[in-house]
Amino acid sequence: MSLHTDASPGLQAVPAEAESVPDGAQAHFEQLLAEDSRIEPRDWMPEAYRKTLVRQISQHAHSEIIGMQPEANWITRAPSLKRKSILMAKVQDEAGHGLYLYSAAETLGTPREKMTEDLIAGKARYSSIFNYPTLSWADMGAIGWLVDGAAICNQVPLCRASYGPYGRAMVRVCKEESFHQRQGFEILLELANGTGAQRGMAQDAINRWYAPSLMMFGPPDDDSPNSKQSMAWNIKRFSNDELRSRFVGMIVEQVKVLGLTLPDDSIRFNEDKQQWEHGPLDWNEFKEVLAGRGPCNAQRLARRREAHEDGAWVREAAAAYAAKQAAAQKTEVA
Ligand code: BYC
Repeated sequence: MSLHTDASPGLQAVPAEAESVPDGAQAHFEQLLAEDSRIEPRDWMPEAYRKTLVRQISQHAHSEIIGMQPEANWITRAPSLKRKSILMAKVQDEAGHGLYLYSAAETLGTPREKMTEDLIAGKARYSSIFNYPTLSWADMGAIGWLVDGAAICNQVPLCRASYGPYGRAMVRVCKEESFHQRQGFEILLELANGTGAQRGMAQDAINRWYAPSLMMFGPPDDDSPNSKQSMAWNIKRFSNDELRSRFVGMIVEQVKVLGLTLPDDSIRFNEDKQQWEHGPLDWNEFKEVLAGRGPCNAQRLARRREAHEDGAWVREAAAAYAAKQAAAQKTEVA
């Protein structure tokens, strides 16, 4: 399965052609990896390592920013003032995650403007999950429990990513994601203990978000072109399938507390492999979403573009203010 299509060219890591390597730099880089130490922005690093990080971190940042949209959709319709304020705080956290991650990517030499341009031009990827619609209030619960739950499974190991600024950003992101997951679970728990209609709404949301949340972990290992190298560089610590299996093991127990079910009769623990197995996923659907043809791709990008254009005056005002401050400082020094 090739995930690279004309409609969504990725920022694939390509080794630089004529990279000049300072004496001993490659050996030092490899030693840091062998010691499981951190690579910092000042350290020499292979061009392909840098590009892989920019690709992954910028995709992650874009996911956080686009990920605000499906939830922001429910801020005005949250069922109480308390729910509204919690949801607003969560959506605001996602903006913060985007900012930490763009900052981490900038330490690798790619300006945020460039990353934003790539996103709004439809050239950059963001997580497949945010191309699905949020149809009911219960979706806020399912996103928190399943989507943020999957994010935690995927991102806790990234706290140990070999690139320092990325790993450190992930520590804070993961703390906040834990709160997000609990708030989602609590929404579902309340609905599950409510009227028949509320219970039905919660079950319907789980049915719709289950498979897309499993696909968040990326294609099966055999179809994951980046995993092997990313694991050798200590960026990824576990494969896509390993993390997906862990996640299934986690939610299969948690759904029992809700008294609801997962829409998958094939879930079982494989004693020989010591891992959780699940039913087949529709990887064609995943491929379609990545190619820009998911249910909400066009809408998500149009909104992001619109917000970027509407915010132009804020960026201009901030730049003018910064220039004024810099000029004033210069006069003071003189
Ligand atoms: N969606 O070789 P693979 C969040 C692409 S934010 C779209 O396995 P890799 C949250 C992949 O990019 C969630 N594209 O790649 C936010 C690659 O294409 P390119 C985001 C996907 O990088 C707000 C190709 O498929 N989390 O949770 O080794 C509110 C082949 O894949 C997806 C992160 O970004 C996908 N699901 O592994 C609530 C975590 N999966 O780039 C919650 C950090 C794969 O070669 N990222 N692709 O053109 C990662 O851990 C890894 O990048 C992935 C993919 C596991 C996602």
